[in-house]
Amino acid sequence: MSRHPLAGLLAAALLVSFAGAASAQTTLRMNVTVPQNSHYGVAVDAFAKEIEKNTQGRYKIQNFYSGALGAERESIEAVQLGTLDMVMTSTGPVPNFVPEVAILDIPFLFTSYAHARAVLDGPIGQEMLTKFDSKGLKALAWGENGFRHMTNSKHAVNSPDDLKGLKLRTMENPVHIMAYKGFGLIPTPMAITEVFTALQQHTVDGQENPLTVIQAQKFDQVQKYLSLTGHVYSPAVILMSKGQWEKLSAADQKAFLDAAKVAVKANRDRIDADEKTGVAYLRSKGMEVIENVDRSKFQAVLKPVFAELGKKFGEANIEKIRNFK
Ligand code: EAX
Repeated sequence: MSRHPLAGLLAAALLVSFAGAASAQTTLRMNVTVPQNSHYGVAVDAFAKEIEKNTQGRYKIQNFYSGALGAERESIEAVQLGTLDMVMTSTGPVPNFVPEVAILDIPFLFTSYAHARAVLDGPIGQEMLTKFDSKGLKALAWGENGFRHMTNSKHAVNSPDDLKGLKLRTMENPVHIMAYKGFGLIPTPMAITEVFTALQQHTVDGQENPLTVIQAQKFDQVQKYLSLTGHVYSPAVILMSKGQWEKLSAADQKAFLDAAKVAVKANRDRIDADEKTGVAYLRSKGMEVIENVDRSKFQAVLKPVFAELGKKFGEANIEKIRNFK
């Protein structure tokens, strides 16, 4: 039977259209350093769903958890280089890339979750997001890591005197390191991906993290004591490679910004939930939890550090954040 004269043309047309449809989908890889069942895991999963929906499947987000593509500092470097498309990270290592952000890492700067969220979602925080642009990074939105508390395997911490000489893992954050030395601690900067083993092998005595991270990283398995020091609020941020951002149409850029808002809502809701149940959960896992910590004593010993930080960032700028309503 002879082929229809147009059969070849039709086959070629179908091939081109399939090829066109296939190539129209772009997959972007996003990394986080905590498990999928966590405050960042719920955020990036919500983000992925929104992006697929908002771009009619033209963009797909492939999420990687538990630092599968690296720890936070190396992930930010990779996004800056364009070898990784996105990362949701704490601001821990961020001052190494965008120094101005370090003002947000000052201990006892924020008085509550509501205060921190209002600053970050308001003019101060939104202006800060633009500082990433000149560093090859597009910051889509502020997320949240949470108020950090101290854990250790040596003894209960009721007052700053109990911190003296403790070897504490810290994030690679210059303000934290300065402050923790002010407490009399021996700060040991380290990527989160190495912390569980370091605690297990007693390379360090303790670490500090929000309840949601202590739970997600199962630190209760290698730490006995938890003190609700709440010594610093830790923001998070959703970063995208500038190159990928600039390839997006205006409509898709709006879709990415809208999806980031949905992600941050899921992120904060998870933290609110973990803050309610975290202490009881960690006690049930065998941790000894000191809830009534006199934070004024911890703030008092940091007086010289606050004076230093005031000179570095400008007292007025710090007060603007502290007093923001
Ligand atoms: O961003 O490194 C840390 O302690 C962070 O809190 C953790 O990676 C979540």
